[in-house]
Amino acid sequence: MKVKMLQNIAGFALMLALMTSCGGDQNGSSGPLGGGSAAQKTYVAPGELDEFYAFLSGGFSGQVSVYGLPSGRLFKVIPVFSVDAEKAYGFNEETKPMLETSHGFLPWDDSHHPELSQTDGVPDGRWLFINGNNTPRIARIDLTTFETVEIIELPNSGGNHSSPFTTENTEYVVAGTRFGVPVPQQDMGIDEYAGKFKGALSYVKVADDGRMDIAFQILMPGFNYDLAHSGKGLSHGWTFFSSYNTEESNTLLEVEASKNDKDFIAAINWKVAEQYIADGNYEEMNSSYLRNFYDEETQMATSEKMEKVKVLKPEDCPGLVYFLPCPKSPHGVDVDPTGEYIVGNGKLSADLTVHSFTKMLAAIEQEDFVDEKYGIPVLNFDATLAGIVKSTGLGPLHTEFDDKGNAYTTFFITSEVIKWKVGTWEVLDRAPCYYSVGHLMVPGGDSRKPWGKYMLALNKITKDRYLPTGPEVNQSAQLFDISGDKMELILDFPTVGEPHYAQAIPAELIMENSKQFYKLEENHHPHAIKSEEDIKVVREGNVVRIYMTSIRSHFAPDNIEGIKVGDEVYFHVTNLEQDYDVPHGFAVMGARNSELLIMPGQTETLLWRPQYPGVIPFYCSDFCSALHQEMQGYIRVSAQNSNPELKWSVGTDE
Ligand code: RUQ
Ligand code: CUA
Repeated sequence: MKVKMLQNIAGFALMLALMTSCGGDQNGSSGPLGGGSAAQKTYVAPGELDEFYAFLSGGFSGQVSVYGLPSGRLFKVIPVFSVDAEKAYGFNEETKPMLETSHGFLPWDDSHHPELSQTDGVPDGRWLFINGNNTPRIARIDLTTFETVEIIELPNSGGNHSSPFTTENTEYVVAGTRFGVPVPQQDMGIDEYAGKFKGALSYVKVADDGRMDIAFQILMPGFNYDLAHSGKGLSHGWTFFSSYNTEESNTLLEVEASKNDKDFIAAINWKVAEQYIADGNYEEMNSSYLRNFYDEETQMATSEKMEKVKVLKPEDCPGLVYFLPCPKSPHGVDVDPTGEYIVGNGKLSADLTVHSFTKMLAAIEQEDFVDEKYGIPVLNFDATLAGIVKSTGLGPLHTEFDDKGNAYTTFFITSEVIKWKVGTWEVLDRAPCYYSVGHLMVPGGDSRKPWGKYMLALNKITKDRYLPTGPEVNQSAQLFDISGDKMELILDFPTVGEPHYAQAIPAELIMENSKQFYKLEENHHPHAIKSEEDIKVVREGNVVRIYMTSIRSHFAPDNIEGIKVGDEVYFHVTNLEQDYDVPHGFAVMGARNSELLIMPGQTETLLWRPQYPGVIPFYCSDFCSALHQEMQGYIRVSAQNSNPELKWSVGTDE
């Protein structure tokens, strides 16, 4: 009773705060009182847990951020494609190989579309995939540890944007090239683009344990493949890729690629592709790319170089690809929960074009083609059309679905989300977004069984929504309650980088499997030690390996001597803790490296090259206990030409 009352008081205080700060009318339908109900709807009391995990892409940050819904609280930033000094990702020896590519070590990428693994078309909470846009890659995050465990490179691509959308049982995650490029890469005139450049679509097989492997690529004409979604239910076995620049222009695309009245949605029958592959009807192309895998047992990432891909050419593979004409440079292509409707979001249009999968099959059956492009049949637009959503918005980008047969589409130019009815195409509601909304996300909203309840608008421009922070304001997410007839804006929160897209899943599908610590007996890191008895310092030439442990509140050893200028010193630090949420940090003065942040039971390695003779301090950088500040040590560095004795110790044993 008392708790409840306190909650109400807290809710009331928040309500008052909202009433004075948001002025009511930005809050859609609700006015000042609505502010109060909005506060209650998003208020997760101290000590209580959120209902959903939301995973937002970081865009130009290259990472993924994890939020709670409905509170909008930030839980974690998962490093994926960019180095992260906070967690030593890309800095310690264990994770450096994750960022290796055929171009060398890359410290950055641009991550756009998080996608949860699915079983029977429903997000299952095993993995999160995300694309690297700039240097084409797909990453897989293990949702028991919230760590990136695999990154695979995609050869023959340029700009991996339409990725990594999954098929119904995570048979594949797909990837389409955004830029047409010469395949294989070669020195040729840029103006030779039309007809000569190609657009590779990749199907990346996901094994039962999550391991990724490029099953095949389809070498399409050099259009720009923008987004994708795989079929589900009755359209399982197909993937739909939107495209623009079917004009095949290589300059001033804002004009040149907007000439055609209709571009295409490429419908790929991947079951047919599998058959061509099984029958050996493919070409094997030399293309080198890396596959990086983090092994939880050895706690090390390794890079493996791959040399070949299987390639299918549509002109040689009847039945593999059809083009659905779609007005005005479609951006998102979204499939409704039944799998029957394929929504093309023509970004230069006011309307949405909805295709019918059943009609598409009939048109294919009747060979109702109006044209052919590079050997690919173009279907009769009217024959596949299911309906048009006459929205009166402008610049539709993306559509998601709820559990009640409704769809929600973002309109960038008119800065709003429009709710419409699947099947009747009538517009039911519209809500303004602040400002310039790109993607949106409903929990499970691109799956067979959306959970509905909330809709998150992911906005490109924030301007006056938060206290100013210089020329840039963080991008913003806006949470809407969609449980009623009208969408109700209930929360604004800032994001990390640019949230192109997001996914959300009920918390219980993930939290029960969440790892709390790594078991020491399962730590098979090659340089792990399991007890302080095993500490040692080993010299091989100028390579020195320090086998160190950490436990509240000391390092062992914490006095080390016999290191010389010019040595390569590897600190292999094993965190002996076997308890939830007790990482230790490790930092060395002047190291041209980051700190380590070592999880309980884990071993991490910091490489340090001492620059000058002296006595250098190191310490734990994560406040781990009352005596955290005492968790420190010294390493003595002698001149390069000296011959000091190697010594190490912890405590005084006399
Ligand atoms: S995008 S705002 Cu990179 Cu998915 Cu559409
Ligand atoms: Cu260990 Cu602070």
